[in-house]
Order: sequence, then C-alpha cells, then structure tokens
Amino acid sequence: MRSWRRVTCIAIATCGVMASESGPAGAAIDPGIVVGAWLLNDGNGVYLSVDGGPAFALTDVSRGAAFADLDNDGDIDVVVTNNDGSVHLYRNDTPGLNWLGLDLEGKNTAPHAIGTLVWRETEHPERKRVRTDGSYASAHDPRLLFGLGSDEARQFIRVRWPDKTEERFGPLEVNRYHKIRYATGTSESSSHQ
Ligand SMILES: [Ca+2]
Repeated sequence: MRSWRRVTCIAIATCGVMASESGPAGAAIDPGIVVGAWLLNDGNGVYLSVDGGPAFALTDVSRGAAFADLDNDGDIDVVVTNNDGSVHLYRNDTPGLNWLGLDLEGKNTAPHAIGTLVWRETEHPERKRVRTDGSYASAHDPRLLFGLGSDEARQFIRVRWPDKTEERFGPLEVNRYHKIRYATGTSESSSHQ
C-alpha cells in the first residue's frame, strides 16, 4: 500500500481531471481548478484511478510538477507549483521495498549524462533514460530509480552514453544510490536497440 504525506501545502492537485461543476465539498469552483487525482499503472498499459488519500482530495490551480527522491529513501516525491499559491511538497511514505538508485556522471562535455540509456539486467531488461523533462516549467531529478520489489540480489546494469559508448557496471548493492561515472565500467559491445 502506498501512502503520501502532504508536507507543506494547504491545497494541492496533480495529474488532475477538470472539475466542471463542483469541488469535493459540493461548493462551486472555478473551471480552471483541478481536482487532484492519483492514477496507478496496472502494468498492462492501463491507468486506474485510485484513492490517494486526503492529499489528493483537495483542489488548486496547479502547473509544474517536479519528481525527485528528495529524502534519498528510494521512492519518488513530488513538488508542485500552483498559480497564486505556495509551492507544495508531496512526500512519498510508501513502505520499503527494494530499489536501485543510479547517479550518472558523463564525460566533461555532458556531465549530467542527459539522454543516457540504462538497462537493468533481468530476464526482460528494464530500460530507463536520464532526463529532467516531462512537466511544464519544471525539471525532474536526473537520477534513476529502479524498483526491485522483493529482489534483494546485487544488480548489474548496462549503460549507453550519449556518444554511443557502452559499459557494464556491477554488482551493485540494492537500496542505495551509486555514482556511475563515464569510462569506469567494463567496456561492452552494442547489445541493445
Ligand atoms: Ca523519497
């Protein structure tokens, strides 16, 4: 069960649906106001609306949302900006499962490694891309997080840097962040599309 704690906000909304007639308490609200919503990916390409608790039952005129693991505990927290309002922070208090955190450092010409692709080695390799884009006027944490569930085994990853160089890193301990620096892994020939 996931849980979220609203840390600093009075009212908050993210990823919402437009409210056309009434707010949560039945009062008329501005059509521009968004009712908070929490959508859960079922793993098969379908997003389900679920009860996100009180933090998602409020309304506001929200814009940018920046996603980052602000407390370095292996889950994603969210910072939301609101029109004519304060910045709000959602702290993710999901009970711990295993995770792998990666902080990639590219070569001098691209130190933040934006665009780098990383595969976690599994039967069906999971791919992530280093990025900070995805929401209006916001920048996400460029670090990568892989959720591992009950898997406690040390992990191996393959990295394709923006210059197409490929390297392998590991074994990596779970439940912590690792600094992954360009040209410090094992050289690999191309094996992924
Ligand atoms: Ca966190």
